[in-house]
Amino acid sequence: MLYPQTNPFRQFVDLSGYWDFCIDPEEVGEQEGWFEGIGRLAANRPIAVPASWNDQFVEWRDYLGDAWYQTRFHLPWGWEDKRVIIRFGSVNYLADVWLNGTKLGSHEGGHMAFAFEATPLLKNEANLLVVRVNGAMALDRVPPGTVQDPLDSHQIGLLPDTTFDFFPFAGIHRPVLLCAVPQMHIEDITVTTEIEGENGRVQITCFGNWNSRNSVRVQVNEHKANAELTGETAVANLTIPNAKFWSPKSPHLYDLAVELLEDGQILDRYTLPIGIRTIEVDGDKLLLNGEPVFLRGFGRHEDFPIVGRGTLPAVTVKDYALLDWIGANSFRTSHYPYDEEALQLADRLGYLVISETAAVGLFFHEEGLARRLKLCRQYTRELIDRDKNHPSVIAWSLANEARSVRGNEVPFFRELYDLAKELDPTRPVTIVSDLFTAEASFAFFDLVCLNIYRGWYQEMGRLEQGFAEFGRILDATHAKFGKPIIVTEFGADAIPGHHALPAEMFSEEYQADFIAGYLAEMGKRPFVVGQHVWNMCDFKTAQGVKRPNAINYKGVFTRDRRPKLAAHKLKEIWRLETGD
Ligand code: GCB
Repeated sequence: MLYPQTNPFRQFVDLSGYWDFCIDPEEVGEQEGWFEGIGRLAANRPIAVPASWNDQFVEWRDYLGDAWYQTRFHLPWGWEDKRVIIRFGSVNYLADVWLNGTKLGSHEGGHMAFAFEATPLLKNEANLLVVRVNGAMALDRVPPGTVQDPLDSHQIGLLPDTTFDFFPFAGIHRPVLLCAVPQMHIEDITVTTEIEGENGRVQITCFGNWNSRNSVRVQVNEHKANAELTGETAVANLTIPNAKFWSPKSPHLYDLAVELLEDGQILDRYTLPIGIRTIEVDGDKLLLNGEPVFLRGFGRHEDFPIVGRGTLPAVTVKDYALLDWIGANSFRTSHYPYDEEALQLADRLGYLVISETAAVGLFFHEEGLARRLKLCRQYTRELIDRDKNHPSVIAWSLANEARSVRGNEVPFFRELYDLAKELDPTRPVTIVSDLFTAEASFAFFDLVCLNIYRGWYQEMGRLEQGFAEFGRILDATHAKFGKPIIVTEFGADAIPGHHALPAEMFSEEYQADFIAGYLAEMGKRPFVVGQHVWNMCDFKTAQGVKRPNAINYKGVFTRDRRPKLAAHKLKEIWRLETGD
Protein backbone atom coordinates (compact mmCIF):
# COMPACT_ATOMS: atom_id res chain seq x y z
CA MET A 1 0.00 0.00 0.00
CA LEU A 2 1.63 3.23 -1.15
CA TYR A 3 1.89 6.07 1.32
CA PRO A 4 -0.39 8.90 0.06
CA GLN A 5 1.13 11.86 -1.72
CA THR A 6 0.08 15.05 -3.45
CA ASN A 7 1.18 15.80 -7.01
CA PRO A 8 -0.68 16.77 -10.21
CA PHE A 9 -2.29 13.28 -10.34
CA ARG A 10 -3.07 12.39 -6.74
CA GLN A 11 -3.90 14.34 -3.63
CA PHE A 12 -4.71 13.85 0.00
CA VAL A 13 -6.17 15.89 2.80
CA ASP A 14 -5.67 15.20 6.47
CA LEU A 15 -8.88 14.75 8.44
CA SER A 16 -7.04 15.09 11.77
CA GLY A 17 -8.37 17.62 14.25
CA TYR A 18 -11.18 17.71 16.79
CA TRP A 19 -13.67 14.89 16.27
CA ASP A 20 -16.75 13.94 18.33
CA PHE A 21 -16.31 11.10 20.81
CA CYS A 22 -18.51 8.94 22.93
CA ILE A 23 -17.83 5.78 24.93
CA ASP A 24 -20.20 2.83 24.66
CA PRO A 25 -19.55 0.48 27.60
CA GLU A 26 -22.92 -1.28 27.12
CA GLU A 27 -22.12 -1.90 23.43
CA VAL A 28 -25.48 -0.57 22.29
CA GLY A 29 -24.16 1.82 19.64
CA GLU A 30 -24.56 -0.36 16.58
CA GLN A 31 -28.05 -1.49 17.56
CA GLU A 32 -29.07 2.10 18.20
CA GLY A 33 -27.66 3.24 14.87
CA TRP A 34 -24.87 5.49 16.13
CA PHE A 35 -23.14 4.93 12.79
CA GLU A 36 -25.68 7.36 11.39
CA GLY A 37 -24.41 10.04 13.75
CA ILE A 38 -23.31 10.19 17.36
CA GLY A 39 -23.60 13.99 17.21
CA ARG A 40 -27.03 13.89 18.79
CA LEU A 41 -25.87 11.99 21.90
CA ALA A 42 -25.69 14.00 25.09
CA ALA A 43 -22.52 12.22 26.23
CA ASN A 44 -20.66 13.19 23.09
CA ARG A 45 -17.39 15.11 23.73
CA PRO A 46 -14.70 16.67 21.53
CA ILE A 47 -11.53 14.58 21.14
CA ALA A 48 -8.21 15.18 19.37
CA VAL A 49 -7.27 12.89 16.46
CA PRO A 50 -4.64 11.52 16.30
CA ALA A 51 -4.05 10.61 19.95
CA SER A 52 -5.04 7.89 22.40
CA TRP A 53 -8.20 8.70 24.30
CA ASN A 54 -6.86 7.49 27.68
CA ASP A 55 -4.96 10.59 28.76
CA GLN A 56 -7.18 13.24 27.13
CA PHE A 57 -9.96 12.99 29.72
CA VAL A 58 -10.11 12.58 33.46
CA GLU A 59 -12.42 9.60 33.75
CA TRP A 60 -11.48 7.14 30.98
CA ARG A 61 -7.79 6.40 31.52
CA ASP A 62 -8.32 2.66 31.96
CA TYR A 63 -11.37 2.37 29.72
CA LEU A 64 -10.64 0.17 26.71
CA GLY A 65 -14.09 -0.92 25.51
CA ASP A 66 -16.19 0.34 22.60
CA ALA A 67 -15.81 4.03 21.80
CA TRP A 68 -17.25 5.98 18.88
CA TYR A 69 -15.60 8.75 16.88
CA GLN A 70 -17.12 10.90 14.19
CA THR A 71 -16.16 13.77 11.88
CA ARG A 72 -17.70 15.52 8.87
CA PHE A 73 -15.87 16.54 5.71
CA HIS A 74 -16.55 18.04 2.30
CA LEU A 75 -15.10 16.50 -0.80
CA PRO A 76 -12.32 18.79 -2.06
CA TRP A 77 -13.03 20.61 -5.30
CA GLY A 78 -12.03 18.72 -8.45
CA TRP A 79 -12.20 15.21 -6.96
CA GLU A 80 -15.48 14.18 -8.66
CA ASP A 81 -13.88 11.86 -11.22
CA LYS A 82 -11.24 10.39 -8.87
CA ARG A 83 -11.20 7.24 -6.83
CA VAL A 84 -11.36 8.28 -3.20
CA ILE A 85 -9.83 6.25 -0.42
CA ILE A 86 -9.97 6.75 3.34
CA ARG A 87 -6.73 5.68 4.96
CA PHE A 88 -6.10 5.19 8.66
CA GLY A 89 -2.45 5.22 9.80
CA SER A 90 -3.33 3.19 12.92
CA VAL A 91 -6.33 2.48 15.09
CA ASN A 92 -5.81 0.40 18.23
CA TYR A 93 -7.21 -2.25 18.34
CA LEU A 94 -10.41 -2.99 16.39
CA ALA A 95 -11.87 -0.47 13.97
CA ASP A 96 -15.29 -0.51 12.29
CA VAL A 97 -15.79 2.30 9.82
CA TRP A 98 -19.02 3.78 8.39
CA LEU A 99 -19.37 6.48 5.77
CA ASN A 100 -22.70 8.26 5.46
CA GLY A 101 -24.35 5.48 7.44
CA THR A 102 -22.99 2.55 5.36
CA LYS A 103 -20.30 0.23 6.63
CA LEU A 104 -17.00 0.57 4.76
CA GLY A 105 -15.20 -2.23 6.58
CA SER A 106 -13.29 -3.34 9.66
CA HIS A 107 -9.67 -3.80 10.64
CA GLU A 108 -8.09 -5.77 13.45
CA GLY A 109 -4.72 -4.90 14.99
CA GLY A 110 -3.20 -1.58 16.01
CA HIS A 111 -0.12 0.16 14.58
CA MET A 112 -0.85 -0.67 10.95
CA ALA A 113 -2.23 1.34 8.06
CA PHE A 114 -5.47 0.24 6.40
CA ALA A 115 -7.68 1.82 3.80
CA PHE A 116 -11.17 1.56 2.32
CA GLU A 117 -12.44 2.70 -1.04
CA ALA A 118 -15.07 5.38 -0.38
CA THR A 119 -15.99 6.49 -3.91
CA PRO A 120 -19.49 5.03 -4.27
CA LEU A 121 -20.68 6.38 -0.93
CA LEU A 122 -19.42 9.94 -1.18
CA LYS A 123 -21.62 13.01 -1.35
CA ASN A 124 -20.55 16.41 -2.55
CA GLU A 125 -21.92 18.10 0.54
CA ALA A 126 -21.03 17.11 4.12
CA ASN A 127 -19.95 13.49 4.50
CA LEU A 128 -20.22 11.76 7.84
CA LEU A 129 -17.37 9.46 8.88
CA VAL A 130 -17.97 7.32 11.97
CA VAL A 131 -15.48 4.92 13.54
CA ARG A 132 -16.08 2.48 16.36
CA VAL A 133 -12.88 1.56 18.19
CA ASN A 134 -12.39 -1.21 20.71
CA GLY A 135 -9.10 -1.64 22.60
CA ALA A 136 -10.11 -4.25 25.17
CA MET A 137 -7.58 -6.73 26.51
CA ALA A 138 -8.63 -10.22 25.39
CA LEU A 139 -7.23 -13.71 25.17
CA ASP A 140 -7.93 -14.10 21.49
CA ARG A 141 -6.12 -10.94 20.41
CA VAL A 142 -2.51 -10.24 19.48
CA PRO A 143 -1.06 -8.85 21.60
CA PRO A 144 -3.13 -10.81 24.08
CA GLY A 145 -4.41 -9.62 27.43
CA THR A 146 -5.96 -11.23 30.53
CA VAL A 147 -3.82 -14.38 30.33
CA GLN A 148 -4.02 -15.94 33.80
CA ASP A 149 -1.60 -18.89 33.60
CA PRO A 150 1.97 -18.03 34.80
CA LEU A 151 3.26 -20.55 32.26
CA ASP A 152 1.80 -18.36 29.54
CA SER A 153 2.48 -14.84 30.80
CA HIS A 154 5.10 -12.68 32.49
CA GLN A 155 2.47 -10.21 33.68
CA ILE A 156 -0.65 -11.19 35.56
CA GLY A 157 -3.34 -9.14 37.25
CA LEU A 158 -2.18 -5.67 36.26
CA LEU A 159 -4.53 -2.76 35.61
CA PRO A 160 -5.24 -2.77 32.70
CA ASP A 161 -4.66 -6.51 32.44
CA THR A 162 -1.86 -6.64 29.88
CA THR A 163 0.56 -9.50 29.16
CA PHE A 164 3.17 -6.93 28.20
CA ASP A 165 4.95 -4.08 29.93
CA PHE A 166 3.49 -0.93 28.39
CA PHE A 167 0.19 0.87 28.68
CA PRO A 168 -2.40 -0.44 26.19
CA PHE A 169 -3.35 2.96 24.82
CA ALA A 170 -6.43 2.90 22.58
CA GLY A 171 -7.87 5.17 19.93
CA ILE A 172 -7.15 6.65 16.52
CA HIS A 173 -3.38 6.96 16.84
CA ARG A 174 -2.24 8.22 13.48
CA PRO A 175 -3.62 10.62 10.87
CA VAL A 176 -6.76 9.75 8.91
CA LEU A 177 -6.17 10.73 5.29
CA LEU A 178 -8.71 11.25 2.55
CA CYS A 179 -6.88 10.37 -0.65
CA ALA A 180 -7.70 10.78 -4.34
CA VAL A 181 -6.06 8.67 -7.02
CA PRO A 182 -6.79 8.47 -10.77
CA GLN A 183 -9.26 5.75 -11.84
CA MET A 184 -6.37 3.85 -13.34
CA HIS A 185 -3.38 4.17 -11.06
CA ILE A 186 -0.18 2.70 -9.68
CA GLU A 187 -1.27 0.54 -6.78
CA ASP A 188 2.03 -0.72 -5.41
CA ILE A 189 5.77 -0.46 -5.94
CA THR A 190 8.52 -2.75 -4.64
CA VAL A 191 12.11 -1.60 -4.88
CA THR A 192 15.09 -3.90 -4.34
CA THR A 193 18.72 -2.94 -4.71
CA GLU A 194 22.02 -4.73 -5.24
CA ILE A 195 25.63 -3.63 -5.41
CA GLU A 196 27.96 -4.61 -8.25
CA GLY A 197 31.36 -3.07 -7.68
CA GLU A 198 30.86 0.68 -7.91
CA ASN A 199 27.42 0.38 -9.45
CA GLY A 200 23.98 0.09 -7.95
CA ARG A 201 21.37 -2.21 -9.49
CA VAL A 202 17.79 -1.17 -8.83
CA GLN A 203 14.82 -3.37 -9.58
CA ILE A 204 11.41 -1.69 -9.54
CA THR A 205 8.30 -3.87 -9.60
CA CYS A 206 4.98 -2.06 -9.97
CA PHE A 207 1.47 -3.35 -9.63
CA GLY A 208 -1.75 -1.84 -11.03
CA ASN A 209 -5.05 -2.34 -12.82
CA TRP A 210 -3.64 -1.56 -16.26
CA ASN A 211 -4.07 -3.14 -19.71
CA SER A 212 -2.23 -3.46 -23.01
CA ARG A 213 -2.73 0.22 -23.93
CA ASN A 214 -0.75 1.27 -20.88
CA SER A 215 2.94 1.65 -20.36
CA VAL A 216 4.97 2.28 -17.22
CA ARG A 217 8.19 4.24 -17.18
CA VAL A 218 10.58 4.69 -14.31
CA GLN A 219 13.28 7.19 -13.56
CA VAL A 220 15.94 7.21 -10.82
CA ASN A 221 17.49 10.67 -10.83
CA GLU A 222 18.53 11.07 -14.49
CA HIS A 223 18.43 7.33 -15.30
CA LYS A 224 15.33 6.21 -17.19
CA ALA A 225 13.81 2.90 -18.27
CA ASN A 226 10.57 1.47 -19.60
CA ALA A 227 9.06 -1.28 -17.53
CA GLU A 228 8.05 -4.59 -19.01
CA LEU A 229 4.36 -5.29 -18.47
CA THR A 230 3.13 -8.79 -17.70
CA GLY A 231 -0.50 -8.81 -16.62
CA GLU A 232 -0.83 -6.52 -13.65
CA THR A 233 2.91 -6.27 -12.94
CA ALA A 234 5.49 -4.05 -14.55
CA VAL A 235 9.20 -4.60 -13.95
CA ALA A 236 12.12 -2.31 -14.71
CA ASN A 237 15.83 -2.76 -14.01
CA LEU A 238 18.26 0.12 -13.83
CA THR A 239 21.98 0.36 -13.31
CA ILE A 240 23.24 3.44 -11.50
CA PRO A 241 26.93 3.89 -12.30
CA ASN A 242 29.23 5.04 -9.47
CA ALA A 243 26.32 4.92 -7.07
CA LYS A 244 26.35 6.52 -3.64
CA PHE A 245 25.31 3.73 -1.31
CA TRP A 246 22.97 4.41 1.61
CA SER A 247 24.45 4.08 5.12
CA PRO A 248 24.07 5.80 8.52
CA LYS A 249 27.13 7.92 7.83
CA SER A 250 25.95 8.83 4.36
CA PRO A 251 22.17 8.30 4.03
CA HIS A 252 22.08 9.12 0.35
CA LEU A 253 18.63 8.92 -1.22
CA TYR A 254 17.83 8.79 -4.92
CA ASP A 255 14.56 10.08 -6.36
CA LEU A 256 12.48 7.36 -7.97
CA ALA A 257 9.57 8.43 -10.17
CA VAL A 258 7.13 5.92 -11.67
CA GLU A 259 4.68 7.05 -14.35
CA LEU A 260 1.69 5.25 -15.77
CA LEU A 261 0.79 6.24 -19.33
CA GLU A 262 -1.98 5.55 -21.81
CA ASP A 263 -1.41 6.34 -25.49
CA GLY A 264 1.52 8.53 -24.47
CA GLN A 265 -0.47 10.55 -21.94
CA ILE A 266 0.48 10.44 -18.25
CA LEU A 267 -2.34 9.09 -16.07
CA ASP A 268 -0.55 8.77 -12.73
CA ARG A 269 2.79 9.46 -11.12
CA TYR A 270 4.30 8.30 -7.84
CA THR A 271 7.63 9.44 -6.45
CA LEU A 272 9.65 7.73 -3.73
CA PRO A 273 13.04 8.46 -2.15
CA ILE A 274 15.07 5.22 -2.34
CA GLY A 275 18.41 4.12 -0.92
CA ILE A 276 20.78 1.73 -2.64
CA ARG A 277 22.14 -0.68 -0.05
CA THR A 278 22.45 -4.35 0.81
CA ILE A 279 22.06 -6.06 4.17
CA GLU A 280 23.02 -9.63 4.95
CA VAL A 281 24.17 -12.01 7.63
CA ASP A 282 27.50 -13.66 6.93
CA GLY A 283 28.79 -16.08 9.58
CA ASP A 284 29.05 -14.05 12.79
CA LYS A 285 28.73 -10.73 11.01
CA LEU A 286 25.99 -8.39 9.91
CA LEU A 287 27.06 -6.75 6.66
CA LEU A 288 25.77 -3.43 5.33
CA ASN A 289 26.93 -2.86 1.76
CA GLY A 290 29.33 -5.78 2.24
CA GLU A 291 31.00 -4.25 5.33
CA PRO A 292 30.51 -5.28 8.99
CA VAL A 293 28.14 -2.94 10.76
CA PHE A 294 27.54 -2.48 14.50
CA LEU A 295 24.19 -1.28 15.86
CA ARG A 296 24.24 1.24 18.73
CA GLY A 297 20.91 2.45 19.99
CA PHE A 298 17.73 1.64 21.81
CA GLY A 299 14.49 -0.16 22.11
CA ARG A 300 11.85 2.54 22.25
CA HIS A 301 8.14 3.22 22.59
CA GLU A 302 5.69 5.55 20.93
CA ASP A 303 4.66 7.14 24.21
CA PHE A 304 4.23 10.69 25.42
CA PRO A 305 2.09 12.40 28.06
CA ILE A 306 -1.45 13.30 26.98
CA VAL A 307 -1.19 12.00 23.38
CA GLY A 308 -0.41 8.49 24.64
CA ARG A 309 0.54 6.53 21.53
CA GLY A 310 -0.66 9.22 19.11
CA THR A 311 1.67 10.66 16.49
CA LEU A 312 3.24 13.94 17.58
CA PRO A 313 5.68 15.17 14.92
CA ALA A 314 7.66 17.42 17.28
CA VAL A 315 8.41 14.46 19.57
CA THR A 316 9.56 12.40 16.59
CA VAL A 317 11.95 15.16 15.59
CA LYS A 318 13.19 15.56 19.17
CA ASP A 319 13.84 11.83 19.48
CA TYR A 320 16.01 11.84 16.37
CA ALA A 321 17.86 14.88 17.75
CA LEU A 322 18.55 12.93 20.97
CA LEU A 323 19.64 9.82 19.05
CA ASP A 324 22.06 11.99 17.12
CA TRP A 325 23.32 13.74 20.28
CA ILE A 326 24.03 10.46 22.02
CA GLY A 327 25.81 8.84 19.07
CA ALA A 328 23.24 6.13 18.25
CA ASN A 329 22.78 4.71 14.76
CA SER A 330 19.92 2.28 15.31
CA PHE A 331 16.68 1.37 17.09
CA ARG A 332 14.03 -1.33 17.23
CA THR A 333 10.36 -0.45 16.82
CA SER A 334 9.56 -2.31 20.04
CA HIS A 335 6.89 -3.68 20.41
CA TYR A 336 4.87 -2.76 17.30
CA PRO A 337 5.38 -0.99 13.97
CA TYR A 338 6.03 2.75 14.32
CA ASP A 339 4.44 5.45 12.28
CA GLU A 340 5.43 5.73 8.65
CA GLU A 341 6.57 9.35 8.85
CA ALA A 342 9.12 8.32 11.52
CA LEU A 343 10.53 5.71 9.13
CA GLN A 344 10.72 8.26 6.32
CA LEU A 345 12.87 10.36 8.67
CA ALA A 346 15.01 7.31 9.52
CA ASP A 347 15.72 6.91 5.78
CA ARG A 348 16.67 10.55 5.51
CA LEU A 349 18.72 10.78 8.71
CA GLY A 350 20.42 7.39 8.40
CA TYR A 351 19.19 5.04 11.15
CA LEU A 352 19.24 1.25 11.02
CA VAL A 353 15.83 0.02 12.10
CA ILE A 354 14.66 -3.40 13.24
CA SER A 355 10.96 -3.23 12.40
CA GLU A 356 8.81 -5.35 14.70
CA THR A 357 5.26 -6.65 14.42
CA ALA A 358 2.79 -6.23 17.27
CA ALA A 359 3.27 -9.86 18.35
CA VAL A 360 4.37 -9.18 21.93
CA GLY A 361 3.43 -11.48 24.79
CA LEU A 362 2.51 -14.37 22.47
CA PHE A 363 1.64 -17.66 24.12
CA PHE A 364 1.11 -21.10 22.70
CA HIS A 365 -1.71 -22.73 24.60
CA GLU A 366 -3.57 -24.80 21.99
CA GLU A 367 -6.82 -22.96 22.60
CA GLY A 368 -6.96 -20.05 20.17
CA LEU A 369 -3.55 -20.87 18.68
CA ALA A 370 -4.83 -21.05 15.10
CA ARG A 371 -6.39 -17.61 15.43
CA ARG A 372 -3.18 -16.14 16.88
CA LEU A 373 -1.20 -17.63 14.00
CA LYS A 374 -3.65 -16.18 11.48
CA LEU A 375 -3.29 -12.73 13.07
CA CYS A 376 0.51 -13.00 13.13
CA ARG A 377 0.49 -13.92 9.45
CA GLN A 378 -1.67 -10.87 8.74
CA TYR A 379 0.64 -8.61 10.80
CA THR A 380 3.74 -9.95 9.04
CA ARG A 381 2.20 -9.34 5.62
CA GLU A 382 0.99 -5.87 6.53
CA LEU A 383 4.34 -4.87 7.99
CA ILE A 384 6.42 -6.01 5.05
CA ASP A 385 3.95 -4.56 2.59
CA ARG A 386 4.09 -1.18 4.35
CA ASP A 387 7.81 -0.89 5.18
CA LYS A 388 9.54 -2.86 2.40
CA ASN A 389 10.88 0.19 0.54
CA HIS A 390 12.64 1.84 3.48
CA PRO A 391 16.42 1.55 3.25
CA SER A 392 16.51 2.22 7.01
CA VAL A 393 14.66 -1.03 7.73
CA ILE A 394 17.36 -3.70 7.88
CA ALA A 395 15.55 -6.58 9.59
CA TRP A 396 12.09 -7.86 10.50
CA SER A 397 11.34 -8.95 14.04
CA LEU A 398 8.27 -11.20 14.17
CA ALA A 399 7.79 -11.35 17.95
CA ASN A 400 9.05 -10.10 21.29
CA GLU A 401 9.50 -12.47 24.23
CA ALA A 402 7.04 -15.15 23.22
CA ARG A 403 6.31 -17.76 25.91
CA SER A 404 8.08 -20.48 23.97
CA VAL A 405 7.69 -23.13 26.64
CA ARG A 406 5.42 -25.75 25.05
CA GLY A 407 7.47 -26.74 22.00
CA ASN A 408 4.64 -25.99 19.56
CA GLU A 409 6.05 -22.49 19.04
CA VAL A 410 8.67 -23.94 16.66
CA PRO A 411 6.28 -24.81 13.78
CA PHE A 412 4.39 -21.58 14.51
CA PHE A 413 7.52 -19.47 14.05
CA ARG A 414 8.76 -21.58 11.13
CA GLU A 415 5.57 -20.72 9.26
CA LEU A 416 6.01 -17.01 10.00
CA TYR A 417 9.70 -17.09 9.07
CA ASP A 418 8.93 -18.77 5.73
CA LEU A 419 6.20 -16.24 5.01
CA ALA A 420 8.50 -13.28 5.75
CA LYS A 421 11.25 -14.73 3.55
CA GLU A 422 8.80 -15.35 0.74
CA LEU A 423 7.54 -11.76 0.93
CA ASP A 424 11.00 -10.26 1.34
CA PRO A 425 14.05 -12.39 0.57
CA THR A 426 16.36 -9.36 0.97
CA ARG A 427 16.30 -8.78 4.75
CA PRO A 428 17.28 -10.87 7.78
CA VAL A 429 14.32 -12.12 9.81
CA THR A 430 14.40 -12.63 13.57
CA ILE A 431 12.46 -12.86 16.81
CA VAL A 432 13.49 -11.27 20.10
CA SER A 433 13.75 -13.69 23.02
CA ASP A 434 14.56 -13.84 26.72
CA LEU A 435 14.95 -17.62 26.67
CA PHE A 436 18.48 -17.68 25.22
CA THR A 437 19.63 -21.26 24.49
CA ALA A 438 16.09 -22.55 25.12
CA GLU A 439 14.61 -20.56 22.20
CA ALA A 440 14.70 -23.49 19.75
CA SER A 441 13.50 -21.39 16.79
CA PHE A 442 16.81 -19.52 16.72
CA ALA A 443 18.03 -22.56 14.82
CA PHE A 444 16.36 -21.17 11.67
CA PHE A 445 16.06 -17.41 12.26
CA ASP A 446 18.83 -15.36 10.63
CA LEU A 447 19.84 -13.35 13.69
CA VAL A 448 19.74 -14.02 17.42
CA CYS A 449 18.18 -11.13 19.37
CA LEU A 450 18.31 -11.36 23.17
CA ASN A 451 16.79 -9.39 26.04
CA ILE A 452 18.98 -9.79 29.15
CA TYR A 453 18.57 -8.26 32.61
CA ARG A 454 21.07 -10.14 34.82
CA GLY A 455 22.05 -7.76 37.63
CA TRP A 456 18.51 -6.39 37.68
CA TYR A 457 15.72 -8.97 37.87
CA GLN A 458 18.27 -11.51 39.13
CA GLU A 459 21.53 -10.82 41.05
CA MET A 460 19.74 -7.73 42.38
CA GLY A 461 22.17 -5.01 43.39
CA ARG A 462 25.09 -7.31 42.48
CA LEU A 463 26.39 -5.77 39.31
CA GLU A 464 29.61 -7.78 39.00
CA GLN A 465 27.73 -11.08 39.28
CA GLY A 466 25.18 -9.79 36.80
CA PHE A 467 27.88 -8.94 34.26
CA ALA A 468 29.40 -12.41 34.66
CA GLU A 469 26.01 -14.07 34.06
CA PHE A 470 25.40 -11.81 31.07
CA GLY A 471 28.71 -12.89 29.52
CA ARG A 472 27.97 -16.55 30.23
CA ILE A 473 24.57 -16.30 28.49
CA LEU A 474 26.09 -14.61 25.45
CA ASP A 475 28.77 -17.30 25.12
CA ALA A 476 26.36 -20.20 25.62
CA THR A 477 23.80 -18.83 23.14
CA HIS A 478 26.47 -18.17 20.56
CA ALA A 479 27.98 -21.61 21.07
CA LYS A 480 24.57 -23.21 20.50
CA PHE A 481 23.36 -21.27 17.44
CA GLY A 482 26.56 -19.89 15.86
CA LYS A 483 24.85 -16.73 14.66
CA PRO A 484 25.47 -13.03 15.22
CA ILE A 485 23.80 -11.71 18.37
CA ILE A 486 22.10 -8.37 18.91
CA VAL A 487 21.36 -7.58 22.54
CA THR A 488 18.01 -5.96 21.90
CA GLU A 489 17.33 -5.14 25.57
CA PHE A 490 19.43 -4.56 28.67
CA GLY A 491 18.97 -1.90 31.30
CA ALA A 492 17.96 -0.89 34.80
CA ASP A 493 15.30 1.43 36.19
CA ALA A 494 16.54 4.79 37.47
CA ILE A 495 14.15 7.17 39.19
CA PRO A 496 15.22 10.57 37.87
CA GLY A 497 17.06 12.51 40.55
CA HIS A 498 17.66 9.51 42.81
CA HIS A 499 21.40 9.26 43.50
CA ALA A 500 23.41 6.81 45.61
CA LEU A 501 27.07 6.26 46.40
CA PRO A 502 27.89 3.43 46.22
CA ALA A 503 25.37 2.81 43.48
CA GLU A 504 22.15 1.04 44.44
CA MET A 505 19.15 -0.16 42.46
CA PHE A 506 16.88 2.59 41.07
CA SER A 507 19.64 5.22 41.34
CA GLU A 508 20.99 7.01 38.29
CA GLU A 509 24.47 5.69 39.21
CA TYR A 510 23.31 2.05 39.18
CA GLN A 511 21.71 2.45 35.76
CA ALA A 512 24.83 4.14 34.33
CA ASP A 513 27.16 1.48 35.80
CA PHE A 514 24.85 -1.32 34.63
CA ILE A 515 24.87 -0.07 31.04
CA ALA A 516 28.63 0.61 31.00
CA GLY A 517 29.35 -2.89 32.36
CA TYR A 518 27.13 -4.53 29.74
CA LEU A 519 28.83 -2.56 26.94
CA ALA A 520 32.21 -3.74 28.22
CA GLU A 521 31.10 -7.40 28.16
CA MET A 522 29.76 -7.04 24.63
CA GLY A 523 32.98 -5.36 23.54
CA LYS A 524 34.87 -8.58 24.37
CA ARG A 525 32.73 -10.64 22.00
CA PRO A 526 33.01 -10.00 18.25
CA PHE A 527 29.87 -12.06 17.56
CA VAL A 528 27.78 -9.34 19.26
CA VAL A 529 26.82 -7.06 16.37
CA GLY A 530 24.44 -4.70 18.11
CA GLN A 531 23.43 -3.19 21.43
CA HIS A 532 20.04 -1.62 22.07
CA VAL A 533 19.67 -0.21 25.56
CA TRP A 534 16.24 -0.64 27.11
CA ASN A 535 14.85 2.00 26.89
CA MET A 536 15.51 5.30 25.21
CA CYS A 537 12.88 7.07 27.37
CA ASP A 538 10.79 6.30 30.44
CA PHE A 539 7.32 5.16 29.39
CA LYS A 540 3.88 4.53 30.82
CA THR A 541 2.82 1.04 31.90
CA ALA A 542 -0.17 -0.61 33.53
CA GLN A 543 -0.35 -0.44 37.34
CA GLY A 544 1.47 -3.13 39.30
CA VAL A 545 4.04 -3.42 42.10
CA LYS A 546 7.00 -3.54 39.71
CA ARG A 547 6.20 -0.14 38.21
CA PRO A 548 6.07 2.81 40.65
CA ASN A 549 3.94 5.67 39.25
CA ALA A 550 2.91 3.22 36.49
CA ILE A 551 6.13 4.12 34.72
CA ASN A 552 8.95 1.91 33.48
CA TYR A 553 12.02 3.96 34.50
CA LYS A 554 14.56 2.18 32.29
CA GLY A 555 14.77 5.20 29.99
CA VAL A 556 18.12 6.92 29.78
CA PHE A 557 15.95 9.97 29.10
CA THR A 558 12.88 10.82 31.15
CA ARG A 559 9.42 10.62 29.62
CA ASP A 560 9.70 14.35 28.79
CA ARG A 561 13.11 13.72 27.19
CA ARG A 562 15.59 14.99 29.81
CA PRO A 563 18.89 13.09 30.11
CA LYS A 564 19.76 10.95 33.11
CA LEU A 565 23.34 10.18 34.12
CA ALA A 566 23.29 7.09 31.88
CA ALA A 567 22.58 9.22 28.81
CA HIS A 568 25.75 11.23 29.41
CA LYS A 569 27.71 8.04 30.03
CA LEU A 570 26.44 6.41 26.84
CA LYS A 571 27.24 9.50 24.82
CA GLU A 572 30.81 9.43 26.15
CA ILE A 573 31.31 5.73 25.38
CA TRP A 574 29.58 5.65 21.98
CA ARG A 575 31.24 8.81 20.74
CA LEU A 576 34.65 7.52 21.86
CA GLU A 577 34.05 4.22 20.03
CA THR A 578 32.91 5.83 16.81
CA GLY A 579 35.38 8.71 16.93
CA ASP A 580 32.57 11.24 16.33
C1 GCB B 1 11.43 -6.98 28.62
C2 GCB B 1 10.35 -6.58 27.69
C3 GCB B 1 10.02 -5.10 27.78
C4 GCB B 1 9.99 -4.66 29.24
C5 GCB B 1 11.36 -4.90 29.84
C6 GCB B 1 11.44 -4.52 31.33
O1 GCB B 1 12.09 -7.95 28.46
O2 GCB B 1 10.60 -6.94 26.36
O3 GCB B 1 8.79 -4.87 27.16
O4 GCB B 1 9.61 -3.33 29.38
O5 GCB B 1 11.68 -6.26 29.74
O6 GCB B 1 11.74 -3.37 31.63
O7 GCB B 1 11.17 -5.38 32.15
